[in-house]
Amino acid sequence: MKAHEGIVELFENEGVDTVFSLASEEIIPILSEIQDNRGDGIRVVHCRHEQGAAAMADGYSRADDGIGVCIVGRGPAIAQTGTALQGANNYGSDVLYLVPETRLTATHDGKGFQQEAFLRSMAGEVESIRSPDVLLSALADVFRRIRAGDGPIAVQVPIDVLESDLSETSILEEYATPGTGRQDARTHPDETKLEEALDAYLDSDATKAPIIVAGRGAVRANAKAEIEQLAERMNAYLVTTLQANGYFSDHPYSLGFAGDLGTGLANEYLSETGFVLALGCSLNHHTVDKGHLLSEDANVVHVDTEPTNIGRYTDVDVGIVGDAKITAEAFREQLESFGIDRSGEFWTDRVRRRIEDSSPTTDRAFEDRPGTVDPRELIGALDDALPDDRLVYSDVGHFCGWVFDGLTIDPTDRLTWLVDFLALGQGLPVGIGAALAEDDRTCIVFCGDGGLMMSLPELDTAARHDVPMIVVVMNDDALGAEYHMGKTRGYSGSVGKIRAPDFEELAIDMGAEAHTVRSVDDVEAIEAELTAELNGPVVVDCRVNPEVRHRTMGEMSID
Ligand SMILES: Cc1ncc(C[n+]2csc(CCOP(=O)(O)OP(=O)(O)O)c2C)c(N)n1
Ligand SMILES: [Mg+2]
Repeated sequence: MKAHEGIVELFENEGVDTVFSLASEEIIPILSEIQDNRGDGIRVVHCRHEQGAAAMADGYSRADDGIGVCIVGRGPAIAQTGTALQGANNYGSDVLYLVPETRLTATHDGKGFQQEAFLRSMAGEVESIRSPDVLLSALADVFRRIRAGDGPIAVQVPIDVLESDLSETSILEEYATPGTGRQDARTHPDETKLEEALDAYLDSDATKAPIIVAGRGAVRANAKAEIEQLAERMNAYLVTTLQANGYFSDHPYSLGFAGDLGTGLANEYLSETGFVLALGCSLNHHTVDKGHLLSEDANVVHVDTEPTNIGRYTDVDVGIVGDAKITAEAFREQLESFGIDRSGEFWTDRVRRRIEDSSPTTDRAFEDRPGTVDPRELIGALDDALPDDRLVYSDVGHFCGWVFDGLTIDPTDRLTWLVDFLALGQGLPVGIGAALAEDDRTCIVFCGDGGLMMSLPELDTAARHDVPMIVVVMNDDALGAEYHMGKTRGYSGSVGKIRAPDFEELAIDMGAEAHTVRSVDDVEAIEAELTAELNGPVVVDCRVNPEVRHRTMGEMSID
């Protein structure tokens, strides 16, 4: 058996059903084996740029329990993927990158560069398999490690090893134990750590309402009831991260989401509190707005199942490795056993009225621009017109503010904001990968005109592969973030003014369905098409008034 045949057989054994690629000389044998000799077991998605292939593999893994697989060429090909690799690394995605390496016998390689150092730096982990004898066993081991939660791993194989004959085909039976899945063992918090957390709580300023911040980990742990019971006893206010936005929306003391794009009340009370209990969230730069939202006097207890997440972005007083649901319950039981009950102290009518009266919207008036729609009205119309069962992937840019203020998104893993590396242009390819993994929900990508231009070639990929998805372009004919940041900092804003092309025409040329929207009526007119079964990508180019500035612009930095 040839090495490339063995690799494909191993992929099949491991349950791989999709690989994301852009053909290059050294990977022709593997791709041909998949496409020409193996029936329909594995689909090859042919991307237009290696960055797209890497980002799609990331999106695929985020939407599904499976491992995203990306196969691209060596040297310049893999070098094009840097931003996507770092994004997946920061998020800890389950991605395997298979990359050829210069021949072991080569004395010179025109495509040579410090590939291993690059992969180590961007992807995080690299395995270099330099003998055919261990090729399949080492590769099977990489699958196992990714499933065990090691995050993305890049595998390098020299071209001559890829061309070699494998002596032991039985190796597959010996090593491939596919489909073991990730362990779902719930993590119980350490008793001593719980006591430290109690001390931190009792030592904090008792005149201020404590805050519980819940993130995606709390949503995944299904911790809502336990957190609300704990909150009642502490009389804490409930805050979420952006990704868990809406988790406590039916609770009278839920303040919304905290962070640089956060709601006013969540940020106000978080920055004043003396005690924060963070459950299942990373406390990243967005959630605490680079630390501005935490007072120096606040005692912070951080609970997460991943030990490396604790204190990664924010210094904390007590770190507890634990499941959000189990830890919330254990903390409440501890309060109970000490007879600590603050019910009624902070859950007052005054605060409840403030919450009821608050609105996350920007209510200023801005100069009208004919032929464009106010993004605040647009997002309301899109919220009504887009399918309800939605999986939203958002690129970065000024436009995000409108999306997070106005779009209803179920917090159970249905919003992914691609800020892991704060990289523009990842929304579309990650969304394509997710749409290919997702069977039930409609994948909707929100991006700006700048982000779409950065990833535009992949619209062609989505059209060629009939990827069912909706791409909403919040098109302000500008790099709006730069335009507004420039203006609020006293510059003219001219550096952000870069005109956008006609996306409807471009998208149709590439084989997608497309519409241009300049008013709320235009959105209503296409509602039936947006909610019908999709047979490929639908692009909605929304011409938004570039002058309407989100309330957070000027205070926040997307860079
Ligand atoms: C790879 C990368 N390049 C540049 C930036 C800086 N940046 C952040 S948002 C933005 C503007 C995005 O423009 P657009 O997609 O049109 O969204 P808008 O801000 O106009 O809503 C830029 C240039 C970045 N974050 N990442
Ligand atoms: Mg723009």
